[in-house]
Order: sequence, then C-alpha cells, then structure tokens
Amino acid sequence: MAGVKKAGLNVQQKHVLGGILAFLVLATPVALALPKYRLQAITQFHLDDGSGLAALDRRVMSCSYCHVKDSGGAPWNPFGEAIRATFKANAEAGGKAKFPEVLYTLLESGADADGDTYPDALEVWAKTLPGDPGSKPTEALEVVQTAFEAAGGVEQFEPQQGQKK
Ligand SMILES: [Ca+2]
Repeated sequence: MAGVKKAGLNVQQKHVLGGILAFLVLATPVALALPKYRLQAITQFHLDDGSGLAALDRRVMSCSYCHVKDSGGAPWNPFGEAIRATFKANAEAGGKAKFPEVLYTLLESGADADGDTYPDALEVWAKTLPGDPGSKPTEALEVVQTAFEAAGGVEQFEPQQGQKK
C-alpha cells in the first residue's frame, strides 16, 4: 500500500512539473517576440556582438527605447515621435524611405529629441536613451562629441547594404 501511495504522489508531482514546463513553453514565444524595427535598430546601432543574443535580451534595447510602454505600441516617447515625424516628412515629400533610412536621416540631422542637450546620434553611440532626458552621458557634451567623431561619427549608423528594405 505504501508503495502505491508513494507512486501516486510521484504522478502528482510529475503533473505539477509538467504544468510548469508547459507554462514556460507557452510563455517563451511571447517573451521572444521580436518586432522588426527593434531588430533593425539593434543591427544598425551595432548592439549585437554577432552572437544574435542581443536580439533576445531586452536589456540591450527595450521597447521603451522608442515607446512609452515596455510592451510597445502607442504612445511613443520623444525619440519614437521624432522617428514618426521623419517618416511622415519623407512620405509627404514623396519619398519611400524604409525604417533604417528614416532612422539614419534623423540621426544625421543632429536633432535632440528629449532636449537633454545631447544629440540623438551621440546618445545612441554612448548607449544612453535618446528619448529620455533622465538618461544621458555623464561626461560633458564636447568631450562625448569629440570621442564620437573620433570613433567614426554618425556614418557608423548608415544602413548596411541590404538593410535599406
Ligand atoms: Ca538627447
């Protein structure tokens, strides 16, 4: 009898474990949902070390890099709004620029979306948030700007061949 009871408990434990595994399997695709623009920006900003892991790591570039909410969608923060405005201006001028070109046009313009005095391109390079005035480089603007230019400047964010679509 004792053996049967023990076996019964084991079955129950297996069910609990199975439930946890099923939950993890079901939850994983949601956690790994990778919006196209986020992936393109990770490539364009050279945030991936080549392993492909940056795309899976929300700490590398969260949705709130451009969106207000961590789940993405509307509304957008100042940097996200600046990208939208650049898209709109291009379309109104008859252009058909895709996301990487729009992003580069914005960075090249020297704009400072969040108004913290550090241009968007500089913040992208310094790995601070261009859409959040509370996030900015700790060093003086001139110091960061000089280091940025020495490291290749805004041209390093030019869309790669084959990335313009
Ligand atoms: Ca800024």
